[in-house]
Amino acid sequence: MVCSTPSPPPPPPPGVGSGDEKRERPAASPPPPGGRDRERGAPRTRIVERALALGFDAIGFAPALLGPEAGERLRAFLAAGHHGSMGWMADTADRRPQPRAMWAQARTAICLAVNYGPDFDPLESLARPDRATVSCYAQGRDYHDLVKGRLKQLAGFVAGKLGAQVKVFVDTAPVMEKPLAQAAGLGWQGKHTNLVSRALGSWTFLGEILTDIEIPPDAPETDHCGSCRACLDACPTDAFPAPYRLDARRCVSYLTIEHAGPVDEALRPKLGNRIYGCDDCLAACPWNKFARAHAEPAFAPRAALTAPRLADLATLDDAAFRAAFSGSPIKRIGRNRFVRNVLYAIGNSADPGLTPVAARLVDDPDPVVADAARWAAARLRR
Ligand code: B12
Ligand code: SF4
Ligand code: SF4
Repeated sequence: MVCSTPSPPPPPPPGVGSGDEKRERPAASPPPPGGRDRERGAPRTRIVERALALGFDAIGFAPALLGPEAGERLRAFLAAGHHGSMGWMADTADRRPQPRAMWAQARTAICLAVNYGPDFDPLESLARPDRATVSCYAQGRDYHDLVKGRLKQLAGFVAGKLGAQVKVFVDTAPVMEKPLAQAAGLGWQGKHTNLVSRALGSWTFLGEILTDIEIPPDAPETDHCGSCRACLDACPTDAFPAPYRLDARRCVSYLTIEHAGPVDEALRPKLGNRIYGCDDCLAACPWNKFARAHAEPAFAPRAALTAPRLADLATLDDAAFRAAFSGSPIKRIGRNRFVRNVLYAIGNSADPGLTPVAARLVDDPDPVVADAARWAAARLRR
């Protein structure tokens, strides 16, 4: 794995780690980006240098093969119903754990990470009940567009200069991106199930290029969670039935983004003012001490999404919603689901000044919005 971080990999925070990092960490400072790769052959070096020049923050290589545990764990996740209404996960379960099931010629996975580390406290707005909290990953432009654009440029380079066939993926393809990135040494799947990087912490987006050429692989990253459980304890909805296992049906990210229809009434109070995604388990991770703020203009928060007023968001109609969130990942959930989320936050605000805002929506043509409005108004009158 090569990372654009200029400093050597940091030591683990106190209380974190398996106890044998000393042996696992390189004895000396790592080579500059691409340095070690010169010994490993030209294609690798050229891809690494190009990736870093394109703005990727880390890159690693793995065989386009995952071990059997990825599929076993995916099947256990699905069998427990932890995917909720994300039926597309079950529909593609046969292909997801094995990149070659998608493309038999694939030999190498080039795994890439883009840092979106915030330069502000992403949990600060949780204490402002008349305001909304939007996950920091969604406050700027849609990361899919940026990451995919860079992947295509890098893939074009691999295809053009090295005569390889390539396919690019980010998020939406039936590929298990986290185990693949761990195999390429980019980080490890922490107890919150996301990839943690020793150099970049929790705040990374992942993407991959599959190619039909063989490239020397990196060593997989090992687990450095140790006895820490900060992320598990930080979760507002107890969405972790066990370390390394997430029940998406309880996760605020799933409930506010993926889940259509009304949210279980027992969970609504736990959403607080989180209206799109959730950062709590990621922000809790002590490895973020070594994270750095991104320098990507596309990820700069829009002013309208920095703790916006709930009262303003609730009044958006379909046209205003589309205009406000053009180019934002939020646009994907549509006005009705968005206003539903805002109404749950209003119900949790304990601010009687917001009762009329909720009351105005009790006859909304969308039954889920109307239900959320009634719930919010009733909760504020209590
Ligand atoms: C479905 C999905 C979701 C679902 C389910 C999340 C989940 N953990 O599965 C929901 C909607 C909840 C979600 C939320 C978020 N997501 Co999401 N999501 C995905 C998606 C599309 C598939 C993930 C998947 O395969 N899940 C299936 C289960 C089986 O996987 P898993 O939980 O990782 O399971 C592993 C562990 O359980 C582990 N395991 C099980 N038992 C044990 C035991 C031991 C000892 C060990 C070591 C491991 C282990 O093995 C399993 C397989 O590796 C990926 C993109 C992709 N194509 O991969 C993005 C992705 C994972 N999401 C991402 C992001 C950013 C988020 C959010 C942070 C967004 C937000 N701020 O709201 C949250 C984080 C919530 C969380 N704690 O996971 C990023 C993560 C980047 C990273 N650095 O890891 C991804 C990779 C998208 C991307 N391309 O960047 N997401
Ligand atoms: S994203 Fe939020 S709700 Fe989901 S597991 Fe993490 S802390 Fe819990
Ligand atoms: S916060 Fe979670 S992911 Fe981070 S080190 Fe602790 S247990 Fe691991």
